Amino acid sequence: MSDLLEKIAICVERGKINAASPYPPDLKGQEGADELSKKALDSGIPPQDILNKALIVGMQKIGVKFRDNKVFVPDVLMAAKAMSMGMKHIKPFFASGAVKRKGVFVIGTVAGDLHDIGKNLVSMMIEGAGWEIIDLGVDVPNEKFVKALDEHPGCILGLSALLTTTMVNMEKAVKSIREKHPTLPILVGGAPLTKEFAEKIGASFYSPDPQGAVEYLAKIAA
Ligand code: B1M
Repeated sequence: MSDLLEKIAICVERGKINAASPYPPDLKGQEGADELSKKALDSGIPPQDILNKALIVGMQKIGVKFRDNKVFVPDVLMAAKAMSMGMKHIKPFFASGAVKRKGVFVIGTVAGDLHDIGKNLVSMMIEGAGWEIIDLGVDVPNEKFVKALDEHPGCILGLSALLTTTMVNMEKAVKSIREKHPTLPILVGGAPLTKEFAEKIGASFYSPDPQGAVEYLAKIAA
């Protein structure tokens, strides 16, 4: 059993989607996260184990490598794709309650800002860590954040900003959200941000990369 789970984790880490995928070249022709996850389920491995001990493990490894600049954006995208192919087989078990998520993470890029590549990477990594993602997209007005928070009590919020001009809007977003949700954990990130800025605007945590975000959420969920 652990051999199969280990293989799935490697497929996710290496971005090996399925047998038909030619990437990565050294795994060409071999089964990927898709086939192996199905095989694991068919052999009686609990879906929660496939999620926690294989898919999440692979994403965790690629997340650390990305933080350490050992791999790059395309590697993370391939890993996320492989993860999603494995997740396809696990998803039906969420509805039945046989598999549980760690929590709900609402994320969006703040008003006036159209950049979403970084936000999407953060979403993928957090989903890969076992959280349900509510992605509100880009240029998100403050009211939309507040509405989503009302709809998902107990969730955690993530805000992204890539422009110095929209950092101001992030500050406004945090202020308006804090009026209704004073203790909500708010995670912020984006290239122009700093830890000092995050503290100044009343955010709970700043992460410069997806792995820091994943680790922050792991602490909260523990
Ligand atoms: Co724009 N842009 N852009 N752009 N763009 C930048 C950001 C800029 C630095 C380019 C430059 O001038 N050198 C500059 C900002 C300058 C500043 O404010 N200091 C800039 C500008 C000025 C603009 C426009 C104003 C240009 C114009 O129209 N005159 C305009 C603004 C549009 C708007 O938003 N209203 C604009 C438009 C665009 C495109 C639409 C063309 C496109 C965005 C496409 C898209 O996102 N779908 C674009 C792009 C691609 C860039 C650059 C080239 C790349 C950004 C990116 O995706 N990086 C960028 C220059 C650069 O960075 N080289 C630039 C890769 C991504 C993985 O990194 O987003 O930093 P990043 O995310 C990281 C971390 O920051 C962190 O994790 C991610 C992964 O490591 N992170 C979080 C991000 N969000 C997080 C949230 C978290 C935690 C971590 O928790 C919630």
